[in-house]
Amino acid sequence: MDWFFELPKAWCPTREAVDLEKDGRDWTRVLDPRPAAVVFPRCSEEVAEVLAFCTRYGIGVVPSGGRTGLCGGAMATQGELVLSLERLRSLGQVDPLGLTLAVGAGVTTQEVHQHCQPQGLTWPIDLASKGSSQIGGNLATNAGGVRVLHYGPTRHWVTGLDVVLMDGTLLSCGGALYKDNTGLDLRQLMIGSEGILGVITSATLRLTPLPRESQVLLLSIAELDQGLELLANARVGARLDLLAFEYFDDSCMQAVQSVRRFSSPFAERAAGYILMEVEGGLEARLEDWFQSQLESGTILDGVVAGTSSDKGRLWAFRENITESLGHLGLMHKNDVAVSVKDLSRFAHQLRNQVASAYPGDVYLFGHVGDGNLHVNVMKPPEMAPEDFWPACRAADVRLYELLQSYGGSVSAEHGIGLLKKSALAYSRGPHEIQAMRQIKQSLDPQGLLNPGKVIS
Ligand code: 2HG
Ligand code: ZN
Repeated sequence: MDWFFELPKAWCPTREAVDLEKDGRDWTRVLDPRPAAVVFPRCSEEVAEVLAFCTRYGIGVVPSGGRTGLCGGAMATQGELVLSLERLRSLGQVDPLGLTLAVGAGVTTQEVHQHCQPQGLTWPIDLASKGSSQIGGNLATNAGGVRVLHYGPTRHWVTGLDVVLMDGTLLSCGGALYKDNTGLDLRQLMIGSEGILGVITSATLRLTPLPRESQVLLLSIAELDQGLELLANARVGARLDLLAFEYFDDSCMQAVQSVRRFSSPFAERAAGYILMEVEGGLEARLEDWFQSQLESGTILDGVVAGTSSDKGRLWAFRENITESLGHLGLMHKNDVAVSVKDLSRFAHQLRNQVASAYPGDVYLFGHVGDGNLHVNVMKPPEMAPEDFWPACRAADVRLYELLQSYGGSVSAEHGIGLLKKSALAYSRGPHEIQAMRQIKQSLDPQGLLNPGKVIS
């Protein structure tokens, strides 16, 4: 019997080819989607019924949010049922005293920002994909973004979660309590578990006052080394309050300029650029710092923006990198981190010892204030994708071995999903991986929830 016809109409089940193609994939382009059907439940109780249904029929189920992930964590490649959370769109009232907000998993990051802004508050997770990425997915992947340097990761900004387990059990963990030291923290176990332990259906988010005024600086530099010198000079030397500190190389800058038709704010090209945002107005301290960095040659050139439209224009160079690269060709992606103190040495070794092993040009950018670099490799036009992906995976081994020698991370913010599974053991020990397996086994003994992701 075809279980599809058993799915209640209230979940809007579909297996139209166009829906399967759209809802069965995320932003990765390495694998093809092959889901059996998609359902759209409206509340936690219906999500529980979907999971109980899948448990009864032994059907794999892939939770799906904004699908902006880059590691295949929301890909349905083996005939699973896709569980879309996009109809879980409740948006509660901002609590201006306790600084919390209850939201459904399907609300986008940007909608949360817009909802809190009139009260002078924000949920300080800022992602280039904020218009599409949804809260459930942000939490399930412990998403990073451009403000981790200042505010810390997503997991710091949650007080409560509602989660449905594979057998249909509904867990309410935490609510709006800021302090709660009672037993194991299941909430933090779920955050970052990439949908393999439970489905997050709603959350209570922690809020913080919007930053006071801020200034955005786009600086051109000769080497990443100078960028890291700037970071130390700004943070420790001048005691500037950094909201973001981002790096991108000139190849990323050229990609954004050609795809988005932006013109460079600089008279001359440079090897790299730093985009930094500093809290506060254009005070003498920032001006003096900027002048002294120019005079010492740490910065080659620079522009400062204080109005929101000018700030947006400078941020656009950074925020458009992923989409512009995607526009120019197929990209193989890595998202790596080492301790910031090692980043300069690591980046040199990456350029000199690893980059040549890849079959295409390497584009480097990322959240260098967090020690996090995105390593993108573009498929050469003449190379077939089926030759490109394996060649990249072979070169990845060199990158991961280098990372391992630094005690680095093979996935600083994008997670493991399907694509980075073979890399996991370069960052986590065998006993840790075994403990992860035991936790998975106890919550999902049939292995039906987001099957094949993170650990097999
Ligand atoms: C970013 O920082 C995202 O813009 C995407 O994490 C990184 O495309 C990438 O490799
Ligand atoms: Zn990133």
